[in-house]
Amino acid sequence: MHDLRAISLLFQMRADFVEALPFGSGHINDTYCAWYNQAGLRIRYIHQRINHHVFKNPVQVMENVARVTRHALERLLAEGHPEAHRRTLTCIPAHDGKPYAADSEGNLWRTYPFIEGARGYDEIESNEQAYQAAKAFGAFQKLTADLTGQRLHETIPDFHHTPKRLLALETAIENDRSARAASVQAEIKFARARAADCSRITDLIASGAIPERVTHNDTKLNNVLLDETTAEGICVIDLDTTMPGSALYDFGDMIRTAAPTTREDDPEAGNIGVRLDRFESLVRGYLSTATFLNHSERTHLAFSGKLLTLECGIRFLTDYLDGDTYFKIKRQGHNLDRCRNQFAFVRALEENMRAMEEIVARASV
Ligand code: ADP
Ligand code: GN1
Ligand code: MG
Repeated sequence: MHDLRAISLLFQMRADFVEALPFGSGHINDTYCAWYNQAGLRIRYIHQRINHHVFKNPVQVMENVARVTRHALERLLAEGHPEAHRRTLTCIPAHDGKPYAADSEGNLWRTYPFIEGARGYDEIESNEQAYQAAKAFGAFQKLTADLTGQRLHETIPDFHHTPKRLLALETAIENDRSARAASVQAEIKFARARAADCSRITDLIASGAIPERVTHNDTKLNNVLLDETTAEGICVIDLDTTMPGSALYDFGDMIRTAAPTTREDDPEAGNIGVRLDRFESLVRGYLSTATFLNHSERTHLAFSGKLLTLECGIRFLTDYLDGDTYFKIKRQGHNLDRCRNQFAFVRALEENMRAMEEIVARASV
């Protein structure tokens, strides 16, 4: 547990720290919700420690986040939006004006106003939520499309380069650091059998058929906050991986997290299936804002879900073999449960691919 009172003193809070508690269910950063007293009113903020094991250059992460959020706020203010500061994350500056501050142990922290009246969902509850989440992520891509200036930093190089993810799995098998490889032969075989799928999008990017765009790259359902009463997508969060990528990485991760019948770590294969109604809502929500997609991007929308789920399963398996050093785990075998869940969902997507492609074709006319 970090000393959150000391962290709060690093930022220009203009309010008095009361207490802080761990918050959310992210797998990467340490997130705290902190209550403050602002001249008699209780308000809250998010303090977050950036995971520097995952993000080797946290200052570059914050340079990206600051640029993207400033751009979003300028847009919202220019159009006179009545709640501009609820529609985008905004960085509370540290005393030197920077959007981050270092603690005495060298950890990098940032602070955001808490977005009230909205929340993220680990498990989806309705088609309307799927529609709204996808619409919000599409709008986010549209917004970042007119970011001017230098190319954003690649905060994790080759983050969605699936063939390299498969190679990393091979390295983990070879090293077998935790002596677990013998027990996951079925999962290894499953991944290897899909090597051709892994390179399908990277090949299209290399050939120029699929363009590089500024994308979010971590569009899991709980990374967009939905209004608690209207379900509207209020604010896209977790911007650490916003960088050059493919629109399909974003759409694929929406399918991965909003189209399954169960949560990401449900170990029961019998529970795992595809909700085609949710998928259709995702397609319609996304296409309502992502009006810029080219033909090749459109024709790979259904496939992108399979690719991103396969990639995520490969990453969970790699981390399991490495001894659980990347994703936060809550129990022994958590990463293996996640991997098995993802691979079962890949199978379910394969069985439903034709139906999904028909849905995309219908929604595109
Ligand atoms: P991680 O990279 O670990 O997933 P996130 O940035 O997604 O970290 O934050 C973790 C969780 O904290 C989110 O899923 C969300 O529930 C909550 N959260 C983050 N920022 C805010 C915010 N500004 N307002 C309200 N909730 C937030
Ligand atoms: C991580 O940070 P979070 O929990 O939103 C991961 C994603 C994975 C996801 C799997 C930076 O997302 O890439 O898809 O877990 N983020 C990073 O749940 O690796
Ligand atoms: Mg998150």
